[in-house]
Amino acid sequence: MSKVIQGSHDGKGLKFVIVVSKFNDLITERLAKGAKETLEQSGSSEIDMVWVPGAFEIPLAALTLAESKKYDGVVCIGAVIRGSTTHYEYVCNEAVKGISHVGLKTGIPTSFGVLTVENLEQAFERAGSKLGNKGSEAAMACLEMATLLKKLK
Ligand code: INI
Repeated sequence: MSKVIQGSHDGKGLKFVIVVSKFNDLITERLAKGAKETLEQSGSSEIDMVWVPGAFEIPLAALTLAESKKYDGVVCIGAVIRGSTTHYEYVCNEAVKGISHVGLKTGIPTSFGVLTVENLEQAFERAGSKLGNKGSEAAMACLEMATLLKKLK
């Protein structure tokens, strides 16, 4: 007999933390708001918010929170904009590698709500404008993985 197993977006009884970077906060505040509203609508019982300086710092905070075992998922929010840095690639690479590592190391799902864009206009488009809100999408992915992992164990 074969089974199809998948997660849901029902957050009842689940606890989440959103790690948000202050760098480009005009954008990250909008992404974080989208993520928080999505988790609230899912019925999640606790939603904490942790602020870090920049996207480079997200992985360490996410790792510490995941290792605390207080949360069912960690939503990571940031905005890396190429126009404003010469070390764009480094910051993006460390953020994606680090955030992925946290999930694999701890078994607590992390999701990637870090924009990696060319300019501020592209960032605004993805922060609640014509291309949706990537913070909200990251929260949905985290919900889906948190509920899926409970079924896989
Ligand atoms: N951090 C970001 O989150 N986004 C950026 O666009 C960015 N730029 O442009 O440099 C950025 N840099 C800071 C970095 O994340 C660290 O906070 C800093 O290097 C101190 O460790």
